Amino acid sequence: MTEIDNNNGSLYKLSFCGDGGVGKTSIINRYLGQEFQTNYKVTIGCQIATYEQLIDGQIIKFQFWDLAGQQRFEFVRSAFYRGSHAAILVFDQTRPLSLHNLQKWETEILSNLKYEIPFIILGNKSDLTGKIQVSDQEILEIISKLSQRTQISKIPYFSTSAQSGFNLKEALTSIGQTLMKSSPQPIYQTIFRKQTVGNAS
Ligand SMILES: Nc1nc2c(ncn2[C@@H]2O[C@H](COP(=O)(O)OP(=O)(O)O)[C@@H](O)[C@H]2O)c(=O)[nH]1
Ligand SMILES: [Mg+2]
Repeated sequence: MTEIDNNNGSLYKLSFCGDGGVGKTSIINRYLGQEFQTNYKVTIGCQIATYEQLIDGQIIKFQFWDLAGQQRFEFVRSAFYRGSHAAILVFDQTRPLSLHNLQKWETEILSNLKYEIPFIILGNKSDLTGKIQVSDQEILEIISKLSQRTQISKIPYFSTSAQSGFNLKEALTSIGQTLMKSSPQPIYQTIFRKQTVGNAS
């Protein structure tokens, strides 16, 4: 842990989307430094957590919104997209359908928000090397389709593992840099001093 001054205090809301079981809750838990859980628990409704990362010399504060992937929680989801600064689209590299369903997730986000937000795509469970069922070609095709519907030329993609922590820090750095560049109105701006910064990996 490092002690650093934070002169900014920007807080960005990140909405995690993707089919049930792709690893959204596990990724968030990994960021928060909690132990990886192998027993599967369905996320009920919505969970919110804050996390800080040092990006290009600045502490960036994120608010993670973990939305339930299950269809029956749809009414909760629409309410919780409101105010999002970015969307993290997660699929499971061992389940091709979860990759194809990202198009449905993108549609849902775009129809719930009246403004453009940056997206990032995480292909999770990269550690399950023998069980990967999606080719790089397939991933590129879907990313290209998803990118056409946003104002961003190409949505960044990261192969990740909530189990090992692979690429999680890099993914958050990428989204943080995009947000810092586009400088949308954060949730609040205030002065924080002596924050502690966590490390995802
Ligand atoms: N091997 C492996 N398993 C994972 C990974 N991420 C999640 N899981 C497992 O996949 C299951 C579903 O994860 P969870 O985070 O609950 O998915 P969610 O429904 O998207 O929130 C759990 O059994 C996790 O242990 C990963 O990166 N690697
Ligand atoms: Mg969950």
